[in-house]
Amino acid sequence: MSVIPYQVTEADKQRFNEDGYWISPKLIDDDTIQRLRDAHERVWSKKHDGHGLPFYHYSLPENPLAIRKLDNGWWINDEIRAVVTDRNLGHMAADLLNEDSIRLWHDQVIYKPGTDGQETKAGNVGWHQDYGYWKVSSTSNMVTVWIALQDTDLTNGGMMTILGSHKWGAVEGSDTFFEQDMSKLKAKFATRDWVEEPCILKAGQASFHHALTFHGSGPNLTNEARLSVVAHLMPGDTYFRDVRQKHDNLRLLAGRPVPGMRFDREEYFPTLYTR
Ligand SMILES: O=C(O)CCC(=O)C(=O)O
Repeated sequence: MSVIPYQVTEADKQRFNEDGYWISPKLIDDDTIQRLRDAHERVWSKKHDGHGLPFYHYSLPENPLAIRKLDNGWWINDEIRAVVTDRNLGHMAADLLNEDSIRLWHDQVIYKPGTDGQETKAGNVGWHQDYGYWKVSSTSNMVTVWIALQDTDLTNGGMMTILGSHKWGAVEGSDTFFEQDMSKLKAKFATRDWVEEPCILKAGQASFHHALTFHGSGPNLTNEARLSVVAHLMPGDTYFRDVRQKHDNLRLLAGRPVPGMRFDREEYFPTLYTR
Protein backbone atom coordinates (compact mmCIF):
# COMPACT_ATOMS: atom_id res chain seq x y z
CA MET A 1 0.00 0.00 0.00
CA SER A 2 1.29 3.43 -0.87
CA VAL A 3 -1.23 5.34 1.20
CA ILE A 4 -1.12 5.20 5.00
CA PRO A 5 -4.53 4.04 6.29
CA TYR A 6 -6.70 6.56 8.10
CA GLN A 7 -10.21 6.06 9.44
CA VAL A 8 -12.33 9.08 8.54
CA THR A 9 -14.25 10.28 11.62
CA GLU A 10 -17.74 11.75 11.96
CA ALA A 11 -16.09 15.14 12.59
CA ASP A 12 -14.11 14.82 9.32
CA LYS A 13 -17.31 13.99 7.41
CA GLN A 14 -19.08 16.93 8.98
CA ARG A 15 -16.24 19.23 7.96
CA PHE A 16 -16.34 17.89 4.39
CA ASN A 17 -20.12 18.24 4.18
CA GLU A 18 -20.14 21.76 5.59
CA ASP A 19 -17.08 23.24 3.92
CA GLY A 20 -16.87 21.16 0.71
CA TYR A 21 -13.36 20.07 1.51
CA TRP A 22 -11.33 18.34 4.17
CA ILE A 23 -7.60 18.12 4.85
CA SER A 24 -6.27 14.70 5.78
CA PRO A 25 -3.41 13.81 8.06
CA LYS A 26 -0.15 12.79 6.38
CA LEU A 27 -1.05 9.90 4.07
CA ILE A 28 2.18 9.50 2.13
CA ASP A 29 5.43 8.66 3.89
CA ASP A 30 8.67 10.43 3.07
CA ASP A 31 10.10 7.59 0.92
CA THR A 32 6.96 7.49 -1.19
CA ILE A 33 6.97 11.29 -1.48
CA GLN A 34 10.48 11.06 -2.89
CA ARG A 35 9.44 8.30 -5.31
CA LEU A 36 6.50 10.43 -6.49
CA ARG A 37 8.79 13.42 -6.96
CA ASP A 38 11.05 11.14 -9.06
CA ALA A 39 7.94 10.01 -10.93
CA HIS A 40 7.28 13.64 -11.88
CA GLU A 41 10.82 13.88 -13.22
CA ARG A 42 10.29 10.73 -15.29
CA VAL A 43 6.92 11.80 -16.64
CA TRP A 44 8.12 15.25 -17.72
CA SER A 45 11.13 13.73 -19.44
CA LYS A 46 8.86 11.20 -21.17
CA LYS A 47 10.28 8.11 -19.50
CA HIS A 48 7.32 5.77 -19.33
CA ASP A 49 6.76 2.56 -17.37
CA GLY A 50 5.06 -0.34 -19.11
CA HIS A 51 4.16 -0.67 -22.76
CA GLY A 52 1.24 1.74 -22.98
CA LEU A 53 1.03 5.17 -24.50
CA PRO A 54 0.03 8.27 -22.56
CA PHE A 55 -3.66 9.25 -22.59
CA TYR A 56 -2.81 12.10 -24.97
CA HIS A 57 0.29 13.60 -26.55
CA TYR A 58 1.94 16.00 -24.19
CA SER A 59 5.00 18.18 -24.20
CA LEU A 60 6.46 20.82 -21.94
CA PRO A 61 4.89 24.26 -22.39
CA GLU A 62 7.01 26.82 -24.23
CA ASN A 63 6.84 29.18 -21.27
CA PRO A 64 9.00 27.60 -18.53
CA LEU A 65 6.83 29.35 -15.89
CA ALA A 66 3.58 27.84 -17.20
CA ILE A 67 1.74 25.15 -15.27
CA ARG A 68 2.30 21.58 -16.47
CA LYS A 69 -0.50 19.07 -16.26
CA LEU A 70 -0.98 15.54 -17.52
CA ASP A 71 -4.11 13.42 -17.08
CA ASN A 72 -3.97 9.67 -16.44
CA GLY A 73 -0.34 9.63 -15.40
CA TRP A 74 -1.15 6.18 -13.96
CA TRP A 75 -1.13 4.74 -17.47
CA ILE A 76 2.58 5.43 -17.80
CA ASN A 77 4.00 5.52 -14.29
CA ASP A 78 3.98 2.75 -11.69
CA GLU A 79 4.42 4.97 -8.62
CA ILE A 80 1.55 7.21 -9.62
CA ARG A 81 -0.58 4.18 -10.38
CA ALA A 82 0.10 2.70 -6.93
CA VAL A 83 -1.08 5.88 -5.20
CA VAL A 84 -4.10 6.86 -7.27
CA THR A 85 -5.52 3.32 -7.21
CA ASP A 86 -4.78 2.71 -3.53
CA ARG A 87 -7.52 1.03 -1.51
CA ASN A 88 -6.98 3.27 1.51
CA LEU A 89 -7.61 6.37 -0.60
CA GLY A 90 -10.79 4.75 -1.91
CA HIS A 91 -11.94 3.89 1.62
CA MET A 92 -11.56 7.49 2.77
CA ALA A 93 -13.41 8.74 -0.32
CA ALA A 94 -16.22 6.21 0.22
CA ASP A 95 -16.67 7.41 3.80
CA LEU A 96 -16.62 11.11 2.89
CA LEU A 97 -19.03 10.67 -0.03
CA ASN A 98 -21.13 8.09 1.80
CA GLU A 99 -20.82 5.60 -1.07
CA ASP A 100 -20.29 1.84 -1.11
CA SER A 101 -17.60 1.68 -3.74
CA ILE A 102 -15.14 4.00 -5.39
CA ARG A 103 -13.45 4.03 -8.80
CA LEU A 104 -10.84 6.23 -10.40
CA TRP A 105 -12.34 8.76 -12.82
CA HIS A 106 -8.88 9.98 -13.86
CA ASP A 107 -5.76 11.38 -12.28
CA GLN A 108 -3.65 14.48 -12.83
CA VAL A 109 0.05 15.09 -12.48
CA ILE A 110 0.49 18.82 -11.83
CA TYR A 111 3.74 20.78 -11.73
CA LYS A 112 3.73 24.50 -10.99
CA PRO A 113 7.17 26.03 -11.56
CA GLY A 114 8.54 28.53 -9.05
CA THR A 115 8.87 32.05 -10.48
CA ASP A 116 11.40 33.27 -7.89
CA GLY A 117 9.35 36.39 -7.27
CA GLN A 118 8.43 37.10 -10.87
CA GLU A 119 4.76 38.14 -11.11
CA THR A 120 3.04 36.11 -13.82
CA LYS A 121 -0.32 34.44 -14.24
CA ALA A 122 1.21 31.53 -16.19
CA GLY A 123 1.03 29.18 -13.22
CA ASN A 124 -2.48 30.12 -12.11
CA VAL A 125 -5.36 27.68 -12.07
CA GLY A 126 -8.60 29.61 -12.56
CA TRP A 127 -11.52 29.37 -10.14
CA HIS A 128 -13.56 26.41 -11.34
CA GLN A 129 -15.70 23.45 -10.32
CA ASP A 130 -14.36 20.03 -11.34
CA TYR A 131 -17.90 18.93 -12.17
CA GLY A 132 -17.96 21.81 -14.68
CA TYR A 133 -15.95 19.37 -16.84
CA TRP A 134 -17.61 16.15 -15.74
CA LYS A 135 -21.27 16.63 -16.56
CA VAL A 136 -21.35 13.31 -18.48
CA SER A 137 -21.10 11.71 -15.05
CA SER A 138 -24.46 10.65 -13.61
CA THR A 139 -23.50 12.10 -10.24
CA SER A 140 -21.70 15.13 -8.89
CA ASN A 141 -20.98 13.19 -5.71
CA MET A 142 -17.33 12.87 -6.68
CA VAL A 143 -14.16 13.92 -4.90
CA THR A 144 -10.72 15.17 -5.82
CA VAL A 145 -7.76 14.11 -3.71
CA TRP A 146 -4.92 16.61 -4.12
CA ILE A 147 -1.70 15.18 -2.67
CA ALA A 148 1.09 17.61 -1.77
CA LEU A 149 4.64 16.47 -2.52
CA GLN A 150 6.16 19.33 -0.49
CA ASP A 151 4.87 21.68 2.17
CA THR A 152 2.33 23.78 0.33
CA ASP A 153 0.69 27.11 1.12
CA LEU A 154 -0.09 30.32 -0.72
CA THR A 155 3.59 31.27 -1.06
CA ASN A 156 4.17 28.39 -3.47
CA GLY A 157 0.85 28.67 -5.28
CA GLY A 158 -1.19 26.32 -3.12
CA MET A 159 -4.86 25.77 -3.79
CA MET A 160 -7.67 27.79 -2.29
CA THR A 161 -11.24 26.60 -1.96
CA ILE A 162 -14.43 28.62 -1.59
CA LEU A 163 -16.05 27.55 1.64
CA GLY A 164 -19.40 25.85 1.20
CA SER A 165 -19.55 26.49 -2.55
CA HIS A 166 -20.40 22.80 -3.22
CA LYS A 167 -23.89 23.73 -2.01
CA TRP A 168 -24.38 26.07 -4.97
CA GLY A 169 -24.96 23.17 -7.38
CA ALA A 170 -23.43 22.97 -10.85
CA VAL A 171 -22.80 26.57 -11.89
CA GLU A 172 -23.05 27.39 -15.60
CA GLY A 173 -19.67 27.99 -17.29
CA SER A 174 -17.58 26.78 -14.34
CA ASP A 175 -15.12 24.83 -16.55
CA THR A 176 -12.51 27.57 -16.16
CA PHE A 177 -9.36 25.74 -14.97
CA PHE A 178 -7.33 27.25 -17.80
CA GLU A 179 -8.52 30.86 -17.41
CA GLN A 180 -5.81 32.55 -15.41
CA ASP A 181 -7.34 35.90 -14.49
CA MET A 182 -8.51 35.15 -10.95
CA SER A 183 -10.14 38.54 -10.39
CA LYS A 184 -12.19 38.30 -13.55
CA LEU A 185 -13.40 34.84 -12.57
CA LYS A 186 -14.16 35.98 -9.06
CA ALA A 187 -16.29 38.80 -10.48
CA LYS A 188 -18.15 36.19 -12.54
CA PHE A 189 -18.73 33.61 -9.82
CA ALA A 190 -18.79 35.53 -6.52
CA THR A 191 -22.50 36.17 -6.63
CA ARG A 192 -22.91 34.60 -3.17
CA ASP A 193 -20.80 34.48 -0.01
CA TRP A 194 -17.27 34.12 -1.35
CA VAL A 195 -14.91 32.98 1.40
CA GLU A 196 -11.46 31.96 0.14
CA GLU A 197 -9.81 29.32 2.29
CA PRO A 198 -6.15 28.41 1.67
CA CYS A 199 -5.35 24.67 1.65
CA ILE A 200 -2.25 24.58 3.79
CA LEU A 201 -0.66 21.16 3.56
CA LYS A 202 2.47 19.49 4.84
CA ALA A 203 4.21 17.20 2.37
CA GLY A 204 2.22 13.96 2.20
CA GLN A 205 -1.06 15.48 3.34
CA ALA A 206 -4.00 15.58 0.96
CA SER A 207 -6.91 17.89 0.47
CA PHE A 208 -10.19 16.18 -0.46
CA HIS A 209 -12.58 18.54 -2.24
CA HIS A 210 -16.09 17.88 -3.50
CA ALA A 211 -16.59 18.02 -7.29
CA LEU A 212 -18.83 21.09 -6.90
CA THR A 213 -16.46 23.05 -4.65
CA PHE A 214 -14.98 26.09 -6.36
CA HIS A 215 -11.19 26.15 -6.16
CA GLY A 216 -8.18 27.61 -7.91
CA SER A 217 -4.61 28.67 -7.26
CA GLY A 218 -2.31 31.64 -7.75
CA PRO A 219 1.38 32.15 -8.49
CA ASN A 220 4.21 30.15 -6.98
CA LEU A 221 6.58 32.96 -6.07
CA THR A 222 9.21 30.69 -4.50
CA ASN A 223 12.20 29.27 -6.34
CA GLU A 224 11.04 25.65 -6.02
CA ALA A 225 8.43 23.94 -8.16
CA ARG A 226 5.14 22.89 -6.52
CA LEU A 227 4.51 19.21 -7.31
CA SER A 228 1.32 17.26 -6.76
CA VAL A 229 -0.44 14.08 -7.73
CA VAL A 230 -4.21 14.26 -7.90
CA ALA A 231 -6.82 11.48 -7.93
CA HIS A 232 -10.35 12.25 -9.13
CA LEU A 233 -12.68 9.61 -7.69
CA MET A 234 -16.29 8.60 -8.40
CA PRO A 235 -18.86 6.20 -6.96
CA GLY A 236 -18.50 2.69 -8.40
CA ASP A 237 -21.90 2.76 -10.13
CA THR A 238 -21.45 6.07 -11.99
CA TYR A 239 -22.87 5.98 -15.52
CA PHE A 240 -22.92 8.14 -18.65
CA ARG A 241 -25.49 10.93 -18.61
CA ASP A 242 -26.43 12.49 -21.93
CA VAL A 243 -25.38 16.14 -21.89
CA ARG A 244 -24.17 18.59 -24.51
CA GLN A 245 -20.73 18.96 -22.94
CA LYS A 246 -18.73 15.79 -23.53
CA HIS A 247 -15.62 14.50 -21.73
CA ASP A 248 -12.70 12.48 -23.11
CA ASN A 249 -13.55 9.64 -20.74
CA LEU A 250 -16.44 8.81 -23.07
CA ARG A 251 -13.87 7.45 -25.52
CA LEU A 252 -12.96 4.88 -22.88
CA LEU A 253 -16.56 3.66 -22.62
CA ALA A 254 -17.09 2.68 -26.25
CA GLY A 255 -16.74 3.94 -29.80
CA ARG A 256 -20.48 4.70 -29.72
CA PRO A 257 -21.29 5.10 -26.04
CA VAL A 258 -24.94 4.99 -25.02
CA PRO A 259 -26.38 7.00 -22.10
CA GLY A 260 -26.76 4.74 -19.08
CA MET A 261 -23.54 2.82 -19.75
CA ARG A 262 -21.53 2.50 -16.59
CA PHE A 263 -17.98 3.77 -16.30
CA ASP A 264 -17.01 0.33 -15.05
CA ARG A 265 -14.29 -0.98 -17.35
CA GLU A 266 -11.64 -1.93 -14.83
CA GLU A 267 -8.75 -1.30 -17.19
CA TYR A 268 -9.75 2.38 -17.46
CA PHE A 269 -11.75 3.06 -14.28
CA PRO A 270 -10.20 0.77 -11.67
CA THR A 271 -12.04 0.05 -8.44
CA LEU A 272 -10.15 1.37 -5.43
CA TYR A 273 -12.53 0.21 -2.76
CA THR A 274 -15.72 -1.76 -2.16
CA ARG A 275 -17.33 -2.18 1.25
O1 LIG B 1 -3.22 22.29 -8.64
C1 LIG B 1 -3.99 23.23 -8.57
O2 LIG B 1 -3.64 24.33 -8.20
C2 LIG B 1 -5.45 23.02 -8.89
C3 LIG B 1 -5.77 21.60 -9.14
C4 LIG B 1 -7.21 21.35 -9.39
O3 LIG B 1 -7.93 22.16 -9.88
C5 LIG B 1 -7.75 20.05 -9.01
O4 LIG B 1 -6.98 19.20 -8.55
O5 LIG B 1 -8.97 19.83 -9.13
